[in-house]
Amino acid sequence: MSTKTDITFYDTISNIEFKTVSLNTWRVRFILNYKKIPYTTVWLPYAQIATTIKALGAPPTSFMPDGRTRHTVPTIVDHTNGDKVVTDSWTIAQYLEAHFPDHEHALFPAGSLALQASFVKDTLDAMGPSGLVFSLAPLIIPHVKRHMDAPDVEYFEALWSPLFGGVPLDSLYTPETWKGIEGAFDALDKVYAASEGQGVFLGGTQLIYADFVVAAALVSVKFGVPGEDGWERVAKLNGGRWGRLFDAVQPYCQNDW
Ligand SMILES: N[C@@H](CCC(=O)N[C@@H](CS)C(=O)NCC(=O)O)C(=O)O
Repeated sequence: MSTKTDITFYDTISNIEFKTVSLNTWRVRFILNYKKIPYTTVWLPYAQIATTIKALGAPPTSFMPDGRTRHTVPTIVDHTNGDKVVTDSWTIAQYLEAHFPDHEHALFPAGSLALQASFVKDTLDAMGPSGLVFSLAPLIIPHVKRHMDAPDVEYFEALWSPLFGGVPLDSLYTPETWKGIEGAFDALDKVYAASEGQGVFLGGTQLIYADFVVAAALVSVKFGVPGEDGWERVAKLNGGRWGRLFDAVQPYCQNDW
């Protein structure tokens, strides 16, 4: 049965203009906008994410170093499929592709699944210097914290600090941070430069899911760290490639409030 809102989308709120700078949730918001799937966002303060998502019956998406489970956003409830709960950005991407099939808006062209899985997990999300998300974290995380209300700041610090060796999150940003960011973008630039024909996407003119994963990281910087030591600098790297990619996905960047 189709309701007015097909999907309820759980995202996390901050007090910035675009409400969220989460590079995990933007991956899914991009897909919902691109595929034109009707959705409504439930905006969760950071400290309420885990309890709310656990109460929906979603499985944990990962574990803390001490073994505690993590229940996270993005999570969706699909009202067209018996209120099915799906969590984790990659799993949601697969689910939406399968359950809202539309060849014009396919994000996993035939034969591309394994390569995209490897590119997203082993390159973009790699937990090391070559990882885009890993290298951007010291820039984004201290800024994200500044856009939260007091109870969320405390929760956020207690959650993320152990994942960065127990150091205070404000100390993550150092003079070395940009060296790491530029290194990760340089590596990514080589991949994009090898794409076929015209266009700014990995597949040339064909937008695929992995482009949205990169774009979600760009959105995090653009909305979270807009100034000259943030988005202005990233947009100019690699001959302006990332500014052009952002412009190309901007039509799918709208929010639903
Ligand atoms: N692997 C997950 C990671 C999701 C994730 O880390 N989400 C963060 C927001 S950016 C979260 O929900 N954190 C809340 C918590 O851990 O309590 C995905 O790709 O969806």
